[in-house]
Amino acid sequence: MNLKEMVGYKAAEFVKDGMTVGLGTGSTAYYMVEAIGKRVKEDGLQIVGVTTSFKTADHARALGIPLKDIDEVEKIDLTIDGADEISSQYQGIKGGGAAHLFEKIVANLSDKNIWIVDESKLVDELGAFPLPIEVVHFGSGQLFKLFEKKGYKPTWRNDKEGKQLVTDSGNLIIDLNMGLIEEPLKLAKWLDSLTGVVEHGLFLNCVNTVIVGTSEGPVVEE
Ligand code: ABF
Repeated sequence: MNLKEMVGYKAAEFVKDGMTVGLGTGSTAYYMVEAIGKRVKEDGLQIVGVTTSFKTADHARALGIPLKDIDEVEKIDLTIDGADEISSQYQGIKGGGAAHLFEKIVANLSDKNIWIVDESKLVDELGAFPLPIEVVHFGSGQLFKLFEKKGYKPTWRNDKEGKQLVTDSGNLIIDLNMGLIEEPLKLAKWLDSLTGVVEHGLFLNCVNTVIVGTSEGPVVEE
């Protein structure tokens, strides 16, 4: 079992009958969805899933996990998702999978958030991973120039064919290669103030539990 599989399966143990569960996106979350699908099929687990991307929705549907649109549920009991970086202060960068807008909407509605990562994602300070910024098309070139002026070394996110990636919401992504982020809260506030920025990949003060895959097994940090 690889580390992603280890933490995906471990996280699925936190899912109880009757829950509304936020289902994350990415190669680690993939195994969590597989494990939940197995329990739905083999143990009759009764849950409702709310997905964070079309990709996860297709995967969950194929496994027979009942799904609801986020606007059909009262609340989300538990969301399990991956992350690209987690700092020693349990702050995160997400969005490497281009799903951080739906992920943040689902996370903000969740009573509890669990992140599942292999140990390579743990860092002291955020920033080694490029910070994803989802932007609307109109004026995105001006935002790109602004980020260049700030010295944030922006790059356009491309898809596997090398074409400009379009998110599930039909927007674009600019990745910022700014190096260590000393003041994530200040940066998040500035990014939130920019017209045309839909959402950034700084996930601050929002995780309750982190499950880390290590060679000795899954480590649960509450
Ligand atoms: C998702 O998990 C994304 O925000 C993030 O990019 C991804 C991590 O990817 P992986 O689990 O494939 O390393 O939440």
